[in-house]
Amino acid sequence: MAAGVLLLLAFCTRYALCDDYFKMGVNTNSAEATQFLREYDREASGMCYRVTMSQWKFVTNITEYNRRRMLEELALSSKFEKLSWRKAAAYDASRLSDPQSRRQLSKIIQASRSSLSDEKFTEIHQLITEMKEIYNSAKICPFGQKPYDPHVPRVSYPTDFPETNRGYQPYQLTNQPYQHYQPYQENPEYPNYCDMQLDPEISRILAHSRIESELLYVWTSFRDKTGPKLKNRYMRYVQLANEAAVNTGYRDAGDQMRSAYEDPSFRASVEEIFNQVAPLYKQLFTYVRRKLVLRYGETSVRPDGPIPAHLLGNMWAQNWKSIMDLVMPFPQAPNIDVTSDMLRQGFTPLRMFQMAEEFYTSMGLKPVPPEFWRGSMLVRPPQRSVQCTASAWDFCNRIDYRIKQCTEVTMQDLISTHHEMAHIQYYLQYAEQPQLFRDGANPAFHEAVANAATLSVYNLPHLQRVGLYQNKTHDPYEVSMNFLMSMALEKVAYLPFAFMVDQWRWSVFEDGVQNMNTKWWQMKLRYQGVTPPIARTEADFDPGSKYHIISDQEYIKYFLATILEFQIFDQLCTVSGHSGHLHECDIYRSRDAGRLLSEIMQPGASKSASDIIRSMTRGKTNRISPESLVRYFRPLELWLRVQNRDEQIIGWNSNYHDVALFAPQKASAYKSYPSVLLLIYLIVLF
Ligand code: X8Z
Ligand code: ZN
Repeated sequence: MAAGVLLLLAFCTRYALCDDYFKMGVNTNSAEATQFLREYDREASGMCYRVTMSQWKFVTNITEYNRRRMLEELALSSKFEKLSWRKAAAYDASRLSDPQSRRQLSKIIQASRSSLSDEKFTEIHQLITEMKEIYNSAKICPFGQKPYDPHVPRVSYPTDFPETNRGYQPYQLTNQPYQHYQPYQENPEYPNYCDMQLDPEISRILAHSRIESELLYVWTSFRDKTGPKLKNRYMRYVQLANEAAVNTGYRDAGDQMRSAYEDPSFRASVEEIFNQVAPLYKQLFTYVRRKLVLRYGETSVRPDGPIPAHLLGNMWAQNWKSIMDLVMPFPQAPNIDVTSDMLRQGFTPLRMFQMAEEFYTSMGLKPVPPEFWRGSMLVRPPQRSVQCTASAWDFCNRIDYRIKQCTEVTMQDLISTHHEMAHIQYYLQYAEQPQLFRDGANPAFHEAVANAATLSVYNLPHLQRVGLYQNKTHDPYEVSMNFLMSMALEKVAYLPFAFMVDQWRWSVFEDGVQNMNTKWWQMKLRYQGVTPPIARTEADFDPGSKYHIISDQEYIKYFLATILEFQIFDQLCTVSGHSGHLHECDIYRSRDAGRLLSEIMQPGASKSASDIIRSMTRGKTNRISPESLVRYFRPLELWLRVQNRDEQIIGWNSNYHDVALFAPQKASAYKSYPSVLLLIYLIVLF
C-alpha cells in the first residue's frame, strides 16, 4: 500500500515531451540505469520468446492443454512486467544523460497498467481474456425462419433465385439443397446446426449474399451473440484502464494510448488528416450509394441519405471490396485477378513465399533465415485445429521468425504473402536493436511498411513484369479505373471507419460509459455515413462486435497506417526513378528503394516517427501526410466527380428516421426542428 502511494506521488506530474512524460523516481545514476536496462533486455527477450512460443503452439494446434500452457506463460509475463515497471519507476529518467536509456525507460513505463494493485492488474487481464473468449466463441444459426427472433421477417428465397446468390452454405449435412426451414438446435439430426462463426461463414455471407433479409439476419444475430454479454465487462474494463492511466500520470486511458505517438497535439493532427481525405470518401460514398439504390431500391437506400450498414459487404462496413460486382466502373473490362494465371502456371504456396522473398532480395534486402522455412506454417495442416488468420512472428531471439498462413493459390493470398514477408523483413532489419526498440517507430509503422510494399505488388506493371498479367486487349483506361475502384473500396472506404473507432473509444474513456451505443452510431453516421439497418438501444453494445475494441487493441494505428503507406510508397517510387501515375509504380529490383526501406526499418522504435519521416522525405516534412494517398486516387476522383455530377448531395443528409434508429430522444429534436422554425417565423411575422 505504502509503495502504491509513493508511486502515485512519483507519477503525478507530466510534461509535454514524451521522453520525460513522467516525474520519475529519484535515482539518477546513469551507470545503474544502463545496467538495469541491460539485464532487462536479456530477461525480456527470454520472456518474450517463451510467451511467443506458447502462443504459436496454441494457434497452430488448438488444444485445451496448449491453451493452459499459454495462459500460464502469459501470467508469468505479467508478473515480469509488473516487477520491471517498479524497477524502472525508481529512476528519474529525465535526468539521465543517455537519451537512448531515457527512451527505453519511458517505453517500459508508458503503456503499462502496472500501477494498478495486484488484484486489479489481474482483474483487467482476466476481463480482456474473458471478452476475447466470448467474442471468439460467438456462433449463430443459419438464416431462415426463426420464430423467437422478432428481427427476422419470415422470408424465403424465391424458388428461381440463383443458388450462387444465397450466401455461403456452411454445412453440407445432407445431399439435399440448402436447408432453410429446419428447426434449430432442437433437431437431433442437425447437432451442429447453429455453428456459424464470424470467420469464415458469417463474413462470407456478408460479402457474397445480395439478399437483404439474409444480410440483416447475420448482421443482427452476430451482434446479439456478442454485445449484451460484453457490455458490463467492458464497463468495468474502462474503469480499471482509466484508473491505471491516472495512476501513471495520464488524464485517462485514451490519453495513455495516444502517448505512443509522441505528439502533444495528436488528436488535432489526426482530425486534420481525416478532413483532408473526407471529400474523396464522400465522392466514393455518393457513387456507391447510387449503385446500391439500383440494387436494393429506394425503400432500402435513400438516394440522398446514409447507407444502411449491412449492405456494404462487411460486418462493420469497413472494407467494401466485396461489393465490387455492384459498383465496377467498366463491367465489360476485367477486374484484375490473376488467380487463374497462377493456377495455370502451377503456382504452389511455397512458390508464392519464394516469390515474395525474391521481391525483397531483388531490392537488396535480406533473405529469410533457414529457421523461417523450417518453422513456419504456410498451409493449413490436416487433422488439427488451427487459427488461420495470416500473421508474422518474431520470437525475440534474433533467430526464429515465422509466418502462419493457410495459403491457397489465389491472388489475394499472393498479396497477403508479400505483406507478411514485409513484416518479417522489418523484424530482420531491426534485429540488432534492444528488445524495447524492436518495433515500429510508432504503432502505425509496421502495417504501413507492409502495405507500402504490397502497393507495388498489386498493380498492373508489376503483375505484367512477373508474367502474371498478359491481357492487353482491353482499354487501359477502363482497366485502370476498375483497378483504382477496387483499391478505393479497400483503402478509401476504410478511412472513416478506422478514424471513428478510437474517436468513440477515447470519448468513452474521457466522458464515461453512458449511452455508449448511441455514441457509437452517432459517430458511424457522422464519419462513415452509415446507419444501423434496424433499431438499436442501450441494451445493445455494437462496439463489442469489433474485436479490437474488446481485446484492448488501439485502432487509430490502422487509420494512420493507411495514410502513411501511400506516403512511404510515394517516397520509394521517387527514389526508384518512377515517373507517371503513382498507382502504376513498381519498386521491384530497385536497389535505391531497398536502401530507403532499410533506412526506415533499421532504427525500429529507437527513433521517433517524426525523425524517420524527416529522413525518409529528405527533410521535406516530419509529419504523416495524406497528400500521396489523394494523388494516388486522383484519376478515380476525377472520374467519380463526373459520375456524381447530377447528385443532389455529395455525401449524405441525415434525418429524423436515421437518428431515431439509435437515439430516439435526439431524433425528436429533429422532428421538432421544423415546428421551432415555424414558431420563430410566426414570432417574426407578428
Ligand atoms: O486486425 C487486422 C489484422 C491484424 S493487424 C488482421 N486488421 C484490421 C482489422 O481487421 O480491422 C487488418 C486491417 C485492419
Ligand atoms: Zn500486417
